[in-house]
Amino acid sequence: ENEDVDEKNLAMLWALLASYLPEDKFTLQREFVRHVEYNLAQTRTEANNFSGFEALALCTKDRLIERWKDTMLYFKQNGVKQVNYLSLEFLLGRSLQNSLVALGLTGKYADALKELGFYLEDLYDEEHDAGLGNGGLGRLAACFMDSLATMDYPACGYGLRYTYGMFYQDLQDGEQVELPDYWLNYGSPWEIERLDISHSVGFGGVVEEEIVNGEKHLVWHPAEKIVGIAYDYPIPGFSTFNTINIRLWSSKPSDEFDLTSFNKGDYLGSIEEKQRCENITNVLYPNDNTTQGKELRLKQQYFFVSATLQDIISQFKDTGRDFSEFPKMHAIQLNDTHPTLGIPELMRILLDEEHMSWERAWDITTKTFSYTNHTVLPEALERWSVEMVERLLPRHIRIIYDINERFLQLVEKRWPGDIDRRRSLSIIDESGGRTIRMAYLAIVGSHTINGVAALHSDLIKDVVFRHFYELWPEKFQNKTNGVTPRRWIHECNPSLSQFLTKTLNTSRWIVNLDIIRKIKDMADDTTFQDQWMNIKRENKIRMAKYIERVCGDIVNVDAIFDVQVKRFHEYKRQLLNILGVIHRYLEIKSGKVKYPKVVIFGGKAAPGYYMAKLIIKLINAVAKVINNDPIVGNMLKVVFIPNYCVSNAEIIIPSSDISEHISTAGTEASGTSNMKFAMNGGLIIGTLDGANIEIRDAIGHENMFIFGALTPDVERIKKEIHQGTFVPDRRWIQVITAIKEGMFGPLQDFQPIIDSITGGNDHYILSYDFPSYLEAQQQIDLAYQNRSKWAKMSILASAGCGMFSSDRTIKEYAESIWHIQQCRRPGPMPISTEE
Ligand code: B1H
Repeated sequence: ENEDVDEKNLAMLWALLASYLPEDKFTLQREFVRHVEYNLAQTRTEANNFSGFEALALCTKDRLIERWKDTMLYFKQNGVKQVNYLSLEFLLGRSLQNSLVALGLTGKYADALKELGFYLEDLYDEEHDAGLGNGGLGRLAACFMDSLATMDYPACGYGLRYTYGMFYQDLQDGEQVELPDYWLNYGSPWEIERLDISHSVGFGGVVEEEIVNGEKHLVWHPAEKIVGIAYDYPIPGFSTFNTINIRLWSSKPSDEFDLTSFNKGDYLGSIEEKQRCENITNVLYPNDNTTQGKELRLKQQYFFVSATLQDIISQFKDTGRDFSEFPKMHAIQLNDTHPTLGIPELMRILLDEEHMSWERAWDITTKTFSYTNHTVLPEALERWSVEMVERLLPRHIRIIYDINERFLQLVEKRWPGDIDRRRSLSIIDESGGRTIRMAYLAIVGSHTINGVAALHSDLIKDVVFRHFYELWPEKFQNKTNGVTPRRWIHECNPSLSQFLTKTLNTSRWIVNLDIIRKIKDMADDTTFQDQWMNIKRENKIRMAKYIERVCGDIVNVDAIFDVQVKRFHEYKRQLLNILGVIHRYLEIKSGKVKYPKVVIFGGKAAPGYYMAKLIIKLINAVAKVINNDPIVGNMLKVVFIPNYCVSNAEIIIPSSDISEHISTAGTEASGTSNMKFAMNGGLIIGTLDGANIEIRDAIGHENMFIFGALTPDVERIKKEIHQGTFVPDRRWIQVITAIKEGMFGPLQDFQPIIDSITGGNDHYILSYDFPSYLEAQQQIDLAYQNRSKWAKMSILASAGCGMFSSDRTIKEYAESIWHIQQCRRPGPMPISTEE
């Protein structure tokens, strides 16, 4: 301690020096140049657009940190309850534009940087996507963080900092090739490395009984220890000072060296062992809606929840409160079952380290956790082998058994002697190899379970978890998904954003999307319709340039842009789409009148998903034939956009006239791109599945193209197909025959696809839905001929999208699951001076 220092003076001096960065042009420029020179060590002549991006990102991060630190302090001072959103995926995409928009600095920076020879748009384009997610589930987490920040909720996201994010998809000879996404190679200007924040995570070893203060306790002695280092990603709210945090863990070897192996003289062997530890956060598993049961994935999950719970508990302990108050201070949301081990882990800490009774520990745990289910597909419901969990987590397996035993006692009390029910509800599945049903563990250990769209939440109650619903109806809720209008309208569609602000005479729609309903009044106004359609055309031109750049194809911007972009999965039925395209091609060839169309596909297949990859191959084979057939000319083009990701979605989505959300009824939990397309004035062709149903209710069925079987009929239809009583349409036979005759390449290439939809197979009932799909496509052709009618439908689609803002979703979670209150940090200076 330096006794000469006057504490008061010191505090004043620090306050003065740490004051906020001003926003005048000179400061913006000076800070930018400072980062180019001192952080990038470049001179004016060396700096290119990429260094421009890096420097601007660093400037922006400085400003985010100011806000973020003070927001955290403000939450702490106010003693507010916080939600912790636990997700193995955060699909953030790019952050520069988003952050500048949130700070209200886009105009000022555009101006300041132009004088230094940089264009903001060029710098945005230099940013590499943060692709730490597979698809909808990961992107939802990112939209939720944006809404939590914008709506001033106390919240923190927790996840893993994978070294390799979602793979980069390349197409070679029309087939998907996966390339590693070493995203950190491009620098990671947004993250704050917290070498000071780390937690040690154990694996393996033994459990022993020990006497602590005269009481018997179980103590786990792990064989292996791995350290998690925190990397923080500040998430700014829009038009608020509040800035929250996503904390991602990266695994590092523990410095508790295993001296014996080092001393045995096996220096290199020991180093290799250390490297194995670092591997835990190496790679994101690239499966959407399927699980593989790999040991490394289990290690990821436990590493994640262990580091996260230690972090939350150490924050809680700082408040000096008693543990009984833990659920009053922290809610923990499980984004699907992937972080479910958090439940036995919290129990372990409370029992073995805090020495609580089971009853008290269980009460705290169940009051803290809640679980969101995102899928009903059986192949996606996680199960871990008991043997594997026993080996890696010997203490947790006992806790899981204990949870199950107490739970089954409850079942016995409610349904005495009902062995079947007991078997069907047990967390441990004893049929075949013993496995832990993670969804069951999540339901038992949570106070609330929710689905992600109305239909999906009903299916959970009535089918997938029916017995649990009978036991605990009050635990089940619905929270229909939403998307952030900041990224998915304001940033990706600037022309529409300006037009909305002008029309509505306010930019408040960006934070209160319900206001958008007012454009309904203009739906019949022909001038308004013209302006509306011109914006769409501008976005189609931007897209056509992108298509030319990445695919080399020239497309007609006056043709309908028909888009299907999403992960490749049989249930999503990209195959139905391409069979429809083949039908259209046959019609054009036989001289029937047709309207021009550009069919756009995009999406990744899991590397081990053979059928999905084959469907990509078929689409590209069909594209090749159609695009090179002189008879077709400009009437039909098929393009496959490689590497569908957040940043190219921002170009693709605003350009669509029509988008396809055509999963077999009852399979797509929600879908979220459907909402993004509709907000941007894209019409939807879709089945009555997932959130499509609520979109129809919100925008009107006359503004959507709906087709296909309904959920309650699907099982019966499957049976009819299987038994051969269903007779497929003539047009279906023609299309299948065209493929079989080799129109798109040798039959043996695509035989497995044909087999999957013929001969009584057709699990996703494509043959049944095919005729009504074609009718819907015909209606689209006709509707598009009436420009004014189309414009009206498009306007009404946007107008009805208010409820699909993730702000609405988050408000519902906050009020009826998390029980948290908004807490807005007053800004020290006028903020968001621009729209
Ligand atoms: C969704 C997943 C998913 N549901 C397992 N389930 C994963 C399952 O790596 N894994 O093991 C990864 C992802 N993803 C999607 O969630 C649904 O299919 C969409 O319908 C839904 O809109 C989205 C967000 O709720």
